[in-house]
Amino acid sequence: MPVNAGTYTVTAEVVDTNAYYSAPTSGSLVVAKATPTITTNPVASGITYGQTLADSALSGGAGSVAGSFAFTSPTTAPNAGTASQGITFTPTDTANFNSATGSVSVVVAKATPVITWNAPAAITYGTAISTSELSATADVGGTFTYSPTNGAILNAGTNTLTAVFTAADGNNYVSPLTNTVSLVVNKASQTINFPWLANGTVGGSSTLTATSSSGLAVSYTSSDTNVATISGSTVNFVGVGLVNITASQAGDNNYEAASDDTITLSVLSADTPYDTWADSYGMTNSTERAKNSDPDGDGFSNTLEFAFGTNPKVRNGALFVSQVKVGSNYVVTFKKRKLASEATYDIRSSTDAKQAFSSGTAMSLGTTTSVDASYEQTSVSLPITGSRGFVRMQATVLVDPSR
Ligand SMILES: [Ca+2]
Repeated sequence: MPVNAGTYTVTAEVVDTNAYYSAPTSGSLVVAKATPTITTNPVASGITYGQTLADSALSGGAGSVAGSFAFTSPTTAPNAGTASQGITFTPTDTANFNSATGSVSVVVAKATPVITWNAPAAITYGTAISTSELSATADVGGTFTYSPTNGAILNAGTNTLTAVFTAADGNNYVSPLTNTVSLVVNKASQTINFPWLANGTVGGSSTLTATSSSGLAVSYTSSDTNVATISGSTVNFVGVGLVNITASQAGDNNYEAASDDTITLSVLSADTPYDTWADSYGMTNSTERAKNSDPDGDGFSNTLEFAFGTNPKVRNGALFVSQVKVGSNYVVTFKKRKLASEATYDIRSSTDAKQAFSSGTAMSLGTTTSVDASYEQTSVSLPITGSRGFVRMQATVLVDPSR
């Protein structure tokens, strides 16, 4: 009898001397393959989305006869999740046993998208971030959301850019995914624009108008506080001379310090009423215009000529306009400065020209009429008594030449 499955020819021959059944006859004997059973299912190792079942290892498991397990469709690439997959048990003795089928549970993990985002090159403060920096890519479809957003202007320093990737196929890919890169933002440079200023005069001031390209406030310093002092953005002229005013901007978290910018100012003395008077007579030479000078040599110093409004370049016989007898009085008419801040006058009468001026009798002024912008004209009247009398005048000039 055969022991293996297969088809066998069975020949039967009857030996009969009568020869009626002398011919042998034959038929087939079929021994069918047995079908084994799977007694213990194997266990499949997990795979990741994108892999095929061939990447899953089947371990363990047993059949009713010796054999091995394999996935029925090893090229299948299942979706992420846990699903039942067909397996085939192939007996070692395929001659006598059929294959058997079953199923195992295969866990398919979600695949992690590969994000590529190189650290961007440094930028300078003031440059908005753009797609040049927000340049992450993924190996699968999806969208990126960035923080900070496109167009943001970041402070100087090392900033962290964040991209959140949301995969279009969230069922099979790990999503969302967060990636970061560092972006260095360098401080920006800045410059100062310091417009030139007109020269100043002592006692005056000017507004300093330097600006920085950064918009940050500019500060000022004076090279000589005896000539000019600084108060905020105002320069006060306090003395005659040259002075350098320097504008500075120290920078901040986002800007480098600016290079200083300096202007030079000439501070001139302010013209005094005495200057105006001297100028009106063309006395530009400082020696000629000095208060105690007497350019015309008439014996009257510039101080006196100024006080009484006479021409310092023309010899005057007297400092007064007129001296005449009016009735029983001796009337002296003279000019004087209108402003007491420029000159003061002391007019006294005395009977002896040698006595001290202060011991004379103060005289009251008569009617005063305007001569021009600077001078007025007035008079004193001395009664004629028969004895000698003198009119004596003393003027104190309170303004000095400034140059
Ligand atoms: Ca003179």
